[in-house]
Amino acid sequence: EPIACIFDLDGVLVDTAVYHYKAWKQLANSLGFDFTELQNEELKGVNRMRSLDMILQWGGIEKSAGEKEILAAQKNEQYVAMIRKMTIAEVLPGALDLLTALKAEGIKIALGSASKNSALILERTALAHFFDAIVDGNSVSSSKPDPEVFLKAAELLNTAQENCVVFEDAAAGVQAAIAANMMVVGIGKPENLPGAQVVINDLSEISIREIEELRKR
Ligand code: B16
Ligand code: MG
Repeated sequence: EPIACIFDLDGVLVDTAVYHYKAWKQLANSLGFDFTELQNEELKGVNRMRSLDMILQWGGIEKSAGEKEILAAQKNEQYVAMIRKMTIAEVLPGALDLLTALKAEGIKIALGSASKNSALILERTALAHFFDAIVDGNSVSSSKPDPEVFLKAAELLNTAQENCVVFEDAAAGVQAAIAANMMVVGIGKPENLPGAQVVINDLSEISIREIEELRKR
């Protein structure tokens, strides 16, 4: 049976972490405390509300559920204003070539992201047309490390989970892929991505043949 590929968005196909960082930092500063790039690293793959909870905890601040809704909306407004200006130049190295090659071979492609802004990002970066299925923060109830996002993607692709290869930059995402009984390629540093079958710096470092070889390991 042919393989299918499921891509995380932020940190795998595009670099939006810098925009998340700027928007969260602005929010933290407005509440009277700072937010570091190191803390931003910990928010990779973590959904918006959970991210806000972690930031408020770091700042030692407690807010009601209603106030949190408002703060999360404020952050998102800042974030969306920035990603609206994204261009295809912000697609990460190797992503376009790999997606193009997969498409040419007829290998199915899905998105498996925690973001609720994936449609806007895919549109701004002209990547939308590559995807046979899109599963993002708008279509799941449990976030990574729960496997729901990837299981839904496999279902939409009509492919058994054993044939799916997930590309992830976040530890929670690698755990989600393993829980889904899928193969997983980590993007980043091996020490940050335990459980990934192979870890590369970016998508330019892997070929379709190497992806297919993962099934034999
Ligand atoms: P939004 P991914 C994740 O996307 C990001 O890594 C994470 O930092 C962000 O908080 C989350 O999306 C939610 O994003 O606020 O746009 O809904 O890596 O799963 O593609
Ligand atoms: Mg990510």
